[in-house]
Amino acid sequence: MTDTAVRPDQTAGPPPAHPLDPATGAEYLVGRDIMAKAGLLAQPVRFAYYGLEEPPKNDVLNGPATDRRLRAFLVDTATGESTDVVVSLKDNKVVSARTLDPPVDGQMPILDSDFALVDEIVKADPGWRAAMARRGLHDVSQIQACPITAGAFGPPEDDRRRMVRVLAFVQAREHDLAWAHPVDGVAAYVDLIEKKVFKITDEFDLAVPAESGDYDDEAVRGPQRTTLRPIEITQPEGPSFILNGTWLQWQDWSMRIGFDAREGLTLHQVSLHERPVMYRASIPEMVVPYGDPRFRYWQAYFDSGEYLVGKWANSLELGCDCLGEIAYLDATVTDDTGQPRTITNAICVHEEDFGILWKHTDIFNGSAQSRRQRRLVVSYFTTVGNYDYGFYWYFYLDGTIECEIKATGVLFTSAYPGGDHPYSTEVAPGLAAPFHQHLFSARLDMTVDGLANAVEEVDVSGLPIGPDNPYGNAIVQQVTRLTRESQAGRRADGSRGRIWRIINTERSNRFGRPTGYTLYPESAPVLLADPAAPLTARAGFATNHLWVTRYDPDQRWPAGDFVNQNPGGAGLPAFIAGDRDIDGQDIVVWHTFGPTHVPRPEDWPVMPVARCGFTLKPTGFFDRNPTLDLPPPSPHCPA
Ligand SMILES: [Cu+2]
Repeated sequence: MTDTAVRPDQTAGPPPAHPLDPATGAEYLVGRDIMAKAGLLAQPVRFAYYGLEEPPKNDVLNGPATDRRLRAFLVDTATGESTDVVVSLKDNKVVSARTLDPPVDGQMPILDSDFALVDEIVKADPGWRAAMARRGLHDVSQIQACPITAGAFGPPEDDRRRMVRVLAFVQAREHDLAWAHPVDGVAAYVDLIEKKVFKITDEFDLAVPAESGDYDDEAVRGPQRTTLRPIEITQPEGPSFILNGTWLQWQDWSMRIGFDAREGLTLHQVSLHERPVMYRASIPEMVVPYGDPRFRYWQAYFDSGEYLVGKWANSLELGCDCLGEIAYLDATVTDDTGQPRTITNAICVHEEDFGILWKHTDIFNGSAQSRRQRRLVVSYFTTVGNYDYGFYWYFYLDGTIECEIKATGVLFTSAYPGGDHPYSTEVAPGLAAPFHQHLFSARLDMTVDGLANAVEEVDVSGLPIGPDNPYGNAIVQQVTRLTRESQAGRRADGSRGRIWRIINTERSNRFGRPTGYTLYPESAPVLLADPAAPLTARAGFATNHLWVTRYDPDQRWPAGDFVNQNPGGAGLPAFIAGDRDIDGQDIVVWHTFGPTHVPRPEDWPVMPVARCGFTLKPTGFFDRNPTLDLPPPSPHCPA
């Protein structure tokens, strides 16, 4: 195996080659200086987010987009004052600085330093210590405090504060798995600005589950098996892709790779045969709502908007996380003080064999041909608290694009109350894993053959017996054009094979029909919270599988710009309020997907990957199978 790592210099040197390249460490420092000189960084101001403010699409497409702008979310940790700042590196100045009204706008995301702060605050609080002591837990050094974003539920004594709610787990040994030992029934509400516990809810007592979940411990996992023989992936002539800086080219595909502390991996200007397909693709939001209505009713994380998934990206290891001929890209994010931090090998690029692409043995002419599918993989992995998520984009030889999320890591746990508890599964003796959802939002800025796109909803059904269908076997498509934003909030329907076709309204194929790409959803449940639930107002994006909006450079975040403690209504429901025309326009397709997770005992103590995602396939984009020119996979195969 060869590490062909491509690591562009991200700490100094000349400015990036392309306006969509991620911000460099040097740029972050310049931006920080601009903010400091403008008086925005007096102590104790912290960065809750810091990233590239991408130029609007038209500036990139029509060029030249010469300015580089950075956006920062600043929090004064003494006063709670929160400021949304944009700086211009070209003009060396602050472009805008807006002070938020958090009860209306929402709070800035969780800070890195909030984790340590919360630990200190709860462990010093007599009320919390008493609640632990009542449960026989006297040594607070053996307790892990887990801060969870608070949501917004109405009481002003909560919602006026910058706050988190804190659950506790016992970790009696240094290497024990704390998630195996939840302290249930009690939560501390922590004000992050006043730096104190302002409320404790203590509703019931259940024994802390005792069984070890430490899967690193041989006593727990047993001896390791010795029966697997090596599989080695070799590409003696190297991979077939070219990675030049952030520009990636493979077979007929080309694209740019970006990365953001909040949304993680971003793909830009994805083209096939030099025909545009997507201007930008990313997963800018996800929410993980838990379904236990007891004292922990508030448990729902927006991993992107509240915790910044990209910031927690893993450094990937060749031979462990990725096999074969890998090219890596580093990612540069910043810490709380706006200082750059490089995550080495954050993004993995490689090729995979993917079994048969097409195959036929013809009974009449004797032809017996096989061609193998291959895919280009662009991925990264991130750890957010107990869960780990892999974000994978696949590009196939036949023009298919696939997005796959791999959810793994450790279940969030509670104590199992016994009986047939309706809201959780018992996964170890006395240990429960509450039912929950992982709902992702994909933002697909589609440019199928250009900017003039439209979306058709396509169902299939059988027709009843009638004069034109005497034997009742007819199958037809129902095609509905989604012409306005108000009409394009749609649910999937597996019983009708519902798909959404994104077509170009100005280009056609040899049949005179529009060229297109079809979105195939998985048709899993959308948000299960009640329509009147406070969460539903905040996670409006998750109430539909599909949304279509007119492109607007300011509409990037499906749950709004400021998700933490946002009272609701922001993001997609607000974006469509103007009910813009989306027929033959520059449009963005938003897709909600992800599993509703009823945990299994087999998901404990560490969960085998659960996959979810969606597929985009060319539909009349080509005039026939575009892979007839592939050679046989090996010289000895029939040609
Ligand atoms: Cu889950």
